[in-house]
Amino acid sequence: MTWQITVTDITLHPVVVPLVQAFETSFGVQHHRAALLVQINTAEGVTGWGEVTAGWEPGYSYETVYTGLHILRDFLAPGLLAQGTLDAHGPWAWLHRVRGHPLAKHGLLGAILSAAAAQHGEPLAALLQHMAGAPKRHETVSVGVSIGIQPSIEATLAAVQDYVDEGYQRIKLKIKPGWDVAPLRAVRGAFPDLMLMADANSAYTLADAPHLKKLDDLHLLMIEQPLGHDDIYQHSQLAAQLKTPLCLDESLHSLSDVQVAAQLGACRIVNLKPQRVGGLLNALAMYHFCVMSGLDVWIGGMLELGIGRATSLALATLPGVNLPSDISATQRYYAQDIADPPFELGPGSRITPPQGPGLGVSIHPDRLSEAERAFHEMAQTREKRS
Ligand code: OSB
Ligand code: MG
Repeated sequence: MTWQITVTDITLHPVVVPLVQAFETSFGVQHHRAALLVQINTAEGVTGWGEVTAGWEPGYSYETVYTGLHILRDFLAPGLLAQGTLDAHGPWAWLHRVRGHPLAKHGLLGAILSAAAAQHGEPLAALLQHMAGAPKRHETVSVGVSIGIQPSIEATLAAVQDYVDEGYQRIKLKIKPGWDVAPLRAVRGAFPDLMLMADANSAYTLADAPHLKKLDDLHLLMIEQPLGHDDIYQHSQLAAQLKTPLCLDESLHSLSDVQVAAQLGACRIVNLKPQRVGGLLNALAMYHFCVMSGLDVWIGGMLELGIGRATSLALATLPGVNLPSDISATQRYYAQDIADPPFELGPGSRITPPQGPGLGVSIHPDRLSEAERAFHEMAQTREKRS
């Protein structure tokens, strides 16, 4: 599938959308999703959309909506516009010239590749399948749900029950010191056969190894990112002490990172989050390596809006993605998304990616305006406070 596009203009839409319920992790509580939608138009007459899933504050990532606006407006967009025509081979020098800022890069690359797929009349999943050289792809994507830190064990059990009733077959609990063995043991007791896992978002140190060992008899699918967000080596030391497989999220930014992790035995499983690795091109390179070296792979989430959700779902259709991805139904986070249609959970804890060309979702103009208004209102409130 060859393609060629000439980007004529790039529009950045900072947005805020309320969450249906607060989401708490080891680094904070979130009530809204702030994000930056990237719209590109091409000389060929197609529109592409991408999402920079950065928030108000640096937390999971050092990027924020404001760093995204700055890097895209002042560097990446001018670099892309000066480049003129792009095809599957790039050139990508304008992209690599900017170091870091993976979330911003993912937003722009997502817009480019979804425009390229749209121009071809193919879904983004088909373009990614072609780029990955994969003979086939999943028609539906196996997914699970991530549950934030709850006020009590009872609330945790109730939340798990609700999601199990909705049809989710894989549950991830966010954990932190003081909120780990007890909630996980309670959930395992009540749901003996559930695919259950834990995500610590870097809340522990290697000295906690004896404590984390207590999780070994709970038959967890994996423990995600227990140690430092920038650590790989100590994870390899922890992995050697645990039966439960480790999965890395925060620590893996590049192909080189995942090669180091594999070599050291720091993880058996990779959370491949296209945002964290600077976009779909890097994600494909890392995907390839994981498949070749026998690492299990799933696609991570970060409370994406519809654009980001559609992008991640397309990536999750690649055949080597062999564990449930953190891509839940739209209504798990949003009463109403900016994009239509919302994603719904189907039979077997699976979501069907859009079949239409490009991302296969469309932006609802009134909801986009409302989300942009909400962004500016919250931005003003935050300015007054500081
Ligand atoms: O660590 O996987 C993570 C959300 C935001 C940032 C980081 C993470 C998460 C989640 C939720 O775990 C995944 C999702 O449902 O989108
Ligand atoms: Mg994680």
